[in-house]
Amino acid sequence: MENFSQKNILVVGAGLSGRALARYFASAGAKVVLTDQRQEQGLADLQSLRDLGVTFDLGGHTESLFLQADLIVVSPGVSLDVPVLRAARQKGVPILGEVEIAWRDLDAPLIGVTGTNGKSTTTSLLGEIFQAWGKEAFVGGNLGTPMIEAVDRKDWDFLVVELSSFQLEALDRFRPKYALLLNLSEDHLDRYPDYNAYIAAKCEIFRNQTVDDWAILNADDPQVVALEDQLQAKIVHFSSQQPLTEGMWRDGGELVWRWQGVEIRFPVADLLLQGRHNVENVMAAMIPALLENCPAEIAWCAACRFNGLPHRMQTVRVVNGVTWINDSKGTNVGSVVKSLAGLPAPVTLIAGGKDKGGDYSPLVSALPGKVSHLVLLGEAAARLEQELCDVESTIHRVETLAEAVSLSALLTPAGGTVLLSPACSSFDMFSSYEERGENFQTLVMDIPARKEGTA
Ligand code: UMA
Ligand code: ADP
Repeated sequence: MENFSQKNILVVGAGLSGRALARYFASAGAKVVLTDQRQEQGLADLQSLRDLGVTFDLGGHTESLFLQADLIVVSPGVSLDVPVLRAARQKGVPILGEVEIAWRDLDAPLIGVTGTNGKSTTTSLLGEIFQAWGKEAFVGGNLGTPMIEAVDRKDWDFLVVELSSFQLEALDRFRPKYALLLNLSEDHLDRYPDYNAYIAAKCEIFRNQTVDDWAILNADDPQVVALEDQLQAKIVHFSSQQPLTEGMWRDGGELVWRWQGVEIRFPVADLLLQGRHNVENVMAAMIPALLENCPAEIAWCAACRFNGLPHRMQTVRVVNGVTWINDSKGTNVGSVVKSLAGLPAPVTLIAGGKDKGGDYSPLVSALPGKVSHLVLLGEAAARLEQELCDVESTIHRVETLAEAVSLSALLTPAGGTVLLSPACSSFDMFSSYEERGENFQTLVMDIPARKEGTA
């Protein structure tokens, strides 16, 4: 660990990451101030930090603290563009992100998983594979447990870390042994000035990699492939659409792993996970495990057993002949397009939430012939309605999720599907996508089953 003793450390944001960082620095003997734009009442668990000697700057950010700090460490949800951080940067105060601090204090090989969609699924699956292989793997990051919490143990065999674009900002020496880039499509344009800035943040995962490291890339995503020239790391591809000379790809009903003259085949039908996007996630997770010499049958058995995470294309119930699916984690357009692709018509799509400034137009070609009714809610409803007004689907506006569920129950015929896949974040009406998904599940479980023979 670096010597932080008596250093003035300012931690910005008192959420999960900020509280874990404050604990880390306080335990290292630093003088820690934790600052948050929220007042204490809105924040959890500050007393235990107070007991460790952490002090607080709440209800806003005091500029002088930023200018006097020896080091500022930011939570992922804090934009580096806020005025206090700009002022500190101008004065030359070092500003680092949470994963940089964690990485500096950990030795195990790090597998970083990024991309617009599929990160949590791939990260969790990798964790399952390592567990099946009998390895001690930290599994966290954007998935939920801040990476800094991994430093509590020193005997990890592997670190499997989901990395959002936010977490890839403010890095310095961070260098994953394996960097997985699953795909790229528009997201988080409420944080970035444009799509290129979002892609640039994602590319930070590769910045410090050398020829001793690995970049695991989706060969079917032209925007991912376009980045290859900039990379130092050895590249391994996966593809669900084309045969490759080396790497992993789908060949009809099989996945093929060809590496250094050896070929192994795995039957796709054995997977519980469904859909082309999940096959891509499986391939991306298998590759680093196989490169680390995990026996292929152990990795494959773990992948086959994995049944996915809640709130991602999770069937809640089939009632009155209608299948209800919770895809509350479908928080951008790219994921909704993939989710719809795997479903038969007719679908009633419940969408809307907090608008992230992205382009909804990819839905224009995804809806026809599939989505009969589009039920819109939340802050983004008006924009969605405007941008999708020319599609054949009938558009309905509702105020609450409860209304969305009861209306969808009326609109959807037996044999059809109701899909909650909002294309937006949840923060206009809920505290998280989990809370939104749980509300949806409760509402769906309350739908009365009609007696047979009644209309
Ligand atoms: N805050 C400030 N000043 C600001 C902005 C925010 O003080 O200018 C404060 C807020 O008032 C709040 C705190 O910062 O109290 C929140 O910090 P945070 O948003 O970084 O939240 P954490 O609880 O630390 O959670 C973060 C990730 N959140 C975000 O990136 C927004 C979590 O990902 C992650 O699980 C957690 O670290 C552990 O690594 C969530 C997420 O929504 C699930 N991620 C986005 C996504 O998946 O799309 C990227
Ligand atoms: P992330 O952590 O990147 O948000 P998740 O694994 O939580 O990704 O999946 C979120 C949503 O994205 C899922 O509901 C699914 O519809 C979609 N999705 C999952 N994997 C992929 C993929 N490889 N490509 C495109 N969409 C995907």
